[in-house]
Amino acid sequence: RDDWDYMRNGPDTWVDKFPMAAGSRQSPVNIETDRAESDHESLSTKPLRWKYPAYASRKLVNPGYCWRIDCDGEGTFLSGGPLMDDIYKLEQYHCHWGCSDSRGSEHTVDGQAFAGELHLVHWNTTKYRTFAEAAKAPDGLAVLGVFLKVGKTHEEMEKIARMLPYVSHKDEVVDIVDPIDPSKLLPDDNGYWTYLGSLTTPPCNESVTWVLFKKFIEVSHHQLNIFRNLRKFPRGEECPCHENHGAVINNFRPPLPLGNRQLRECGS
Ligand code: BO1
Ligand code: ZN
Repeated sequence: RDDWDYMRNGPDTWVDKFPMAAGSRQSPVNIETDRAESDHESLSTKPLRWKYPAYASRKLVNPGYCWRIDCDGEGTFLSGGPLMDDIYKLEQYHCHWGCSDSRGSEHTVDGQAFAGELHLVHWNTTKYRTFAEAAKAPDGLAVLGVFLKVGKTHEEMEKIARMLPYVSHKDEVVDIVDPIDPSKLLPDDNGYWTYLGSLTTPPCNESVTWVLFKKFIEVSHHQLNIFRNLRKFPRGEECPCHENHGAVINNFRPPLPLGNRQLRECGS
């Protein structure tokens, strides 16, 4: 079931093997900022809050379509805002990017793409017993999304960039020794948009409360190039593709219709 990608078996074909990809609550979407409803009653009475201990980030993985950091959710915490009183734990975080700095994000804002998008993936521990169980439920997952813009070097992202050469090929994994603090990858302003959506990769489960920060973070062009150096195939195997040396690039799903879903906003 690993037979999907962003090229030949790209987003247009996912529905053939993953029927949930054809649903009416899919992600990403284009955020039409004019359509966002400021909802102070339900979003601001309980602010969105998170806590990530220093040693939550455990392993850096190349699954062949992005980089991902697998976490020990113990002691991690996300609650409030659209999640209300439910408590979510951090499962993993990962990134999407382009082949050039002009595209790469999954969500777009008024039609504009960013150079990349970071996803912090959490699951509802108040209602469910495992990530897999939560991933099947409409209120099971919460993803914090952060847009990446090209600018100055990001110090916390640099710790990840420095480790990526050790997982340059598919299925490679390294233990994280120098702690990486995912809260340092979040912008310094808490304003966000929120809507109900899905996983943006197969199986595209409609189980995600999306929270997208309005403020982007800056990463350098060089840091994005290090992401673009990851390979889609295992070490020692022949590069299966004739293009781009099998580089992991353009690993984003294009926006799908918001339809009649509510888009809410909180803060500037
Ligand atoms: S994302 O944040 O929407 N891009 C996203 C996409 C997929 C996952 C997490 C976040 N995780 C997936 C796993 C699959 C698993 C699925 C349901 O969750 O990668 O292996 O089948 O549990
Ligand atoms: Zn993602």
